[in-house]
Amino acid sequence: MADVVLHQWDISPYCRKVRKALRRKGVVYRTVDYNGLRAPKAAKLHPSGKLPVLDWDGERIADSTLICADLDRRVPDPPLVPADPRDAALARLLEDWADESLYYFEMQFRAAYPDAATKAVELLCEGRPGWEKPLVRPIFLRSLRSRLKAHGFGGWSREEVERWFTRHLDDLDAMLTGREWLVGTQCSIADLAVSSQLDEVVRTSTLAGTVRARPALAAWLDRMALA
Ligand SMILES: N[C@@H](CCC(=O)N[C@@H](CS)C(=O)NCC(=O)O)C(=O)O
Repeated sequence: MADVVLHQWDISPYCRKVRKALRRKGVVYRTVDYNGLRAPKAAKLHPSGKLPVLDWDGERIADSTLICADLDRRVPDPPLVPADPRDAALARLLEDWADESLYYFEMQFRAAYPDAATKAVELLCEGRPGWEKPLVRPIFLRSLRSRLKAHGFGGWSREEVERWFTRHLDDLDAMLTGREWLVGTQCSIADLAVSSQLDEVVRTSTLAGTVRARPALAAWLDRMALA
């Protein structure tokens, strides 16, 4: 059996996406966490400087999208990408939208809402000595804010961001009404990527209720928890 190690932060939606993919493929793996002041060690694992990083028998891959594509090659069943070419294209586009757009809403909530920031820092310091928490909080928030600014999120009001986010939720709810999965007839990379981002919003943000208030979306999130 392959020795598979996921280098991760538990609160990272990208790491969650990879955990979901590994579980769906039935791959046995272990995790190494970079919580608290261990975080700088994560940057040394791969030139990308980011997590997740997956070690597969010593072969190291970074980036959740590349990791999932590699997993599909190593363990083809069940496939993460639909067989139909149009569905495959749509699934990959939704994956990219979740990773490159939806992600920043959750970052914005963690950066701007004190409750979400506190919860995120608590999770980020799990398993670490208590004295690290007050040191981690400003580093974490500074990093979130500079990445949000670089992305173009800086300057939007709370109301504007929430209005934008809830429109995305309405669109997802509409896409899922009367359907089990976002694309095609099986759970795909689109479901893994989008639900991973929303799971993290539900876990740390006061907007959890806003997400769960949409019936088709809430039922799909529950289905994804079991997929
Ligand atoms: N496109 C990458 C994004 C990974 C990413 O941004 N990971 C964040 C954690 S959620 C990270 O490593 N941040 C540390 C940093 O930017 O220094 C993926 O899909 O894996």
